[in-house]
Amino acid sequence: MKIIIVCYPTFGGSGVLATELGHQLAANGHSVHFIAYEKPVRLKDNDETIFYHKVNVPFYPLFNFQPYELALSTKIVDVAKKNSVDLIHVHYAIPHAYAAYMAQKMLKMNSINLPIITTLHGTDITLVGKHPFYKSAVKFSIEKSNIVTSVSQSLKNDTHEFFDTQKEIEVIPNFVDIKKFDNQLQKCSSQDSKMTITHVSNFRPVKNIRTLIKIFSILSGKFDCRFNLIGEGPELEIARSMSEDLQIKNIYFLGNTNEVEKVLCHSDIFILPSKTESFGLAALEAMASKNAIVSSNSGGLPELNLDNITGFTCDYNNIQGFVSSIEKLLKDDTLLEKFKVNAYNESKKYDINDVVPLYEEQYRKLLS
Ligand code: GMT
Repeated sequence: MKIIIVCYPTFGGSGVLATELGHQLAANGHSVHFIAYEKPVRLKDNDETIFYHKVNVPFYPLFNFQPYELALSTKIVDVAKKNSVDLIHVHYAIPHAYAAYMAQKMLKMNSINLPIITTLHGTDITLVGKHPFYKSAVKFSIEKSNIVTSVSQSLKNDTHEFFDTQKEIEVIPNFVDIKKFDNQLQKCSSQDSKMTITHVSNFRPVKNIRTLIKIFSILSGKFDCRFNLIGEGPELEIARSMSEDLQIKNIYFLGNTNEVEKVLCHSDIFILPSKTESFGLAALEAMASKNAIVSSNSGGLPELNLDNITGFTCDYNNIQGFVSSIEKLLKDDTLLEKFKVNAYNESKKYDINDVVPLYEEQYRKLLS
């Protein structure tokens, strides 16, 4: 099949997932055309099976806001026509599903049928999508997509509830390449004897970074641990200055990385106190790296992090709950090891080789 993938190019979960999906689809024999405003950070295009098409938005001073959706729809039409594309898979509804619908209509006038599959990832529904300024357009583009998937049951329920729609939604979870993480675990040489607690995110307010730093501050007063923070985003500088003010010892801000597995393999516990989190790809990557997970119970996180099995879950604002969950693990090697092994085993259910065929099945449905 010839497939267009539209995604965000940044270090966010939806872009990373879309990119890894495209790589695997190409490995399975499809041609994949990525359309984005920049080259996606993990993309390995090769001009044979994986192509990258940049959306250019010319600057015109009359516009306060440059019309990205128009440029995106036009690019989809061009790429679809030039490459006889079979279908379009958009990741993150806003504004991709909307732009894809316009492209579909334009192509129809040229007797080209381009079915749309939209994957809902999270804040496209739970934060931005349901905002009254966007809601009707998001509902419209979800309902007009030929197939809609969501990354968790929780996100599917939220979509039905927030948009008051009966649209059929297929749940297809996030995935990891278990082989890649296994290879890294085998190569991972011990760093030091300190217990390591890691957080990975794009440091947006929804990730609850200030609470995270307060949790680290309490733990740092009681235990000689190492705290790793991976990623960059709007609350990074606040996190840095809070950690200095609170004099947290052994805290390392490691920035963005394309090889998160190289850091996670040295880590014991992964913490994710998000206010909302539709799936939690970063937590899944940590599980595949044999970390016990301490997360909030928001959104789809309890579907992934099984409370008392792969880690602990608690309310996102319950600082004491996070601290005592981590304390339990730091004080009990047997429990920590049990959760680490459980988390690792659970992550195998989300292997790329099992999940990507679920998308291919949807593609076949679209074309039948
Ligand atoms: O919805 C977002 O915040 C954006 C998106 C991203 O690009 O980072 O993240 C979402 O998609 C990921 C991949 O499906 C999920 O693993 C994340 O849980 C989800 N983030 C949130 O729901 C906050």
